[in-house]
Amino acid sequence: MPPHTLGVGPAVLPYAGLNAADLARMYRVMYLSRRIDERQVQLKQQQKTFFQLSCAGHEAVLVAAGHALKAGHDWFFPYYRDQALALMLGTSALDALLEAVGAGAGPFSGGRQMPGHWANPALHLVSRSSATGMHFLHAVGCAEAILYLERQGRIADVHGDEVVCVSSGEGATSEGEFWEAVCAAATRRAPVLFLIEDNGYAISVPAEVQTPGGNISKLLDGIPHLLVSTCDGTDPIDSYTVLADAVRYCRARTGPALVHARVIRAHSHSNSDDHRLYRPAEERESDLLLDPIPRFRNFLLAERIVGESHLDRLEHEIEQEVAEASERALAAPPPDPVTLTIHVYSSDIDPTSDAFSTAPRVDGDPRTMVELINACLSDEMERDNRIVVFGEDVADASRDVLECVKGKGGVFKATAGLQRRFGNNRVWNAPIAEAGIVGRAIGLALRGLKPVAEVQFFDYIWPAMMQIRDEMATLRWRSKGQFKCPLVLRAPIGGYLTGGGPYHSQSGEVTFTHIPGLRVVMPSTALDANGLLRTALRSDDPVLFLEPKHLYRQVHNRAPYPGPDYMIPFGKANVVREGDDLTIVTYGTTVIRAVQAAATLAAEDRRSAEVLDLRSLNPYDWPAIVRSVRKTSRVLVVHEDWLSWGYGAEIAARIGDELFEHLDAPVRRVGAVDVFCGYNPALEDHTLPQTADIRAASRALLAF
Ligand SMILES: Cc1ncc(C[n+]2csc(CCOP(=O)(O)OP(=O)(O)O)c2C)c(N)n1
Ligand SMILES: [Mg+2]
Repeated sequence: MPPHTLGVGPAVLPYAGLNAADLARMYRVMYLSRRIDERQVQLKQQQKTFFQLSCAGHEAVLVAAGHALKAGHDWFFPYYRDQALALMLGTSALDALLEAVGAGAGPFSGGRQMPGHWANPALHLVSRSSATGMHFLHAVGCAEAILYLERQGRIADVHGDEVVCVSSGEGATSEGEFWEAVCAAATRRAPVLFLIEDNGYAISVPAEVQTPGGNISKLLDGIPHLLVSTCDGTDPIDSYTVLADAVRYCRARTGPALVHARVIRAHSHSNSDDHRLYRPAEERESDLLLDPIPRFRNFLLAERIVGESHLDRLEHEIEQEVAEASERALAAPPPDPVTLTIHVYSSDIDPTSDAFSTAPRVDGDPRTMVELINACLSDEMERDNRIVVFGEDVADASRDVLECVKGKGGVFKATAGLQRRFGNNRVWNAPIAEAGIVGRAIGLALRGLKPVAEVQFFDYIWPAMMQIRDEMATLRWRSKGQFKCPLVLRAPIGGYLTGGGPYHSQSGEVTFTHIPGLRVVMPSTALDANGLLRTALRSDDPVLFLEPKHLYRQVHNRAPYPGPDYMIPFGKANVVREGDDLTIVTYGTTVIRAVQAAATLAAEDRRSAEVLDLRSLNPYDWPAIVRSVRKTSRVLVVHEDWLSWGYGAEIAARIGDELFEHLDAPVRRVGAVDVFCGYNPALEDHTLPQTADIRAASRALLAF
């Protein structure tokens, strides 16, 4: 690392245009941040807090960022070492210490997250998870929403020059999400300021092991539209000079900017790390010579910007402020455990309520599931200009050629014609980057839009798993309801394709129904797809909307267009066929197979099976299952997904637990063989549950 010198930078004005009051405020916040850190170390040593991580060494560049940007105007996706930035924007020592003790009154998460996870909607300080690098994508989505709102001109809530600042350590730039974010921001020329605080280490791993050549900004040189600059992040004036320039670049809508700031990590990574194990004493000591706080203090005195007595008084005030905040935080009660389940889902809009139950106003000839999905998207985009659609191949044509071509509109045509009708600003193609698609959708949603993002095949949803599980599903809960990301993630799912093979036939919905905070829906008919998708769009939670692609163009599940307001509440099963002797609980592609099996039982065995199509999988209609099982006393749970540890296991376990006395036979399940789906139809047929399997299992149960 080069020697750091406190200087005036390249600006013509002395101190980069910062006046004495600005510089004194910056010093104040740096000092305050350090004192809070030190207090937190003490509290942890006294076992009064549960985790501690120091921001020492990063303060200078953070106060510069706080000065270059505007709280409540620009948007901030901070890193866990960004205490000085959060303080500059308007949070307090008390806020930080309440979070450190995990108090119920903690303003960011109220005891739900570790300290250092700031959240304040009024300041535009967005809650982040603890997963490194994921928030880069949220920042890009947020910036895209800002551009959308500016261009759309119909929605008032935008200033015209907002910048989105996302900060991170150099280690986190190794995450693929960082590269997806930089590329997306540069491609879309989104006003994102990437601030990389390079302290040379990611826990114990040095920068040259993370990054080829050990220099992230050098690696990024040459990306079109991305302004790349470096600064001495231990020097607030040099940092401010460079950051102010980057902010101007973003405000002017030239593109994104990246500032690579060299800082020091004055202490171990956190209280659970000991950096003496991997950093020689000499290196640690020489880093401490670069400590920004004593150097900035000396600078202010040497330049006669602030007098010593002034600084002494200011430091004394801060000591008192931190001591008082600490006393108050220690006296604050812990969160009441009964509040734990609040803010998992929206408490304002209940998609299971009757408000989401409307009668269809049918019109015209029967249409397929994919046609009625398309019709719903079209109707809702007309109704709500916050809805945008993006994903791989979802646009009609990215280039300006629609006068001479028909347009693509999705590999299954679910989004066909939407771009032609609503324009490039509302429907666009995304690069093949599934984490990027979901992460950007989260950012779009938290800035007030209603994105409908498509994962082209469910088989390829896995790169987005972190975004879905750790980000999308947790945002509302971890921020105590202060932030939310209601969005719809559509994914064609499943097999019965005769030739789909292992990578175009996957199921796996149970992996997602297991996640609190996420709604999971899977229709089996055209009408249900239309009504449930509308509910998804008008609800306030993230929804994974799974579309069995085998059912997209079947004849048996078609329906006439039900009108632009047709909705079906979540958590309401459809009794597809009534019966008295056996209940078949199912959803998706196996509904029709269960109905066929039931028809055979009626004709050949004179036994009647009731078929329940759950339609939404989380929440699901437990009362409907209870009603039916009480009547029939025999249950078969059927799904296309693998049998073992499957969705049916949960349903069967609950029936066994709560309805045992109503059962005349064990609960049985039919699902796929626990193996991937083969390409040859003979293999696929053997893997996936067939009507004959359902019939045989039903007969066995009826004979029990
Ligand atoms: C996705 C993910 N992987 C691993 C971790 C564990 N972890 C927390 S911080 C960290 C190092 C981050 O280093 P850097 O980005 O340089 O930030 P610094 O701590 O140096 O400020 C790691 C590996 C995590 N939180 N998230
Ligand atoms: Mg680091």
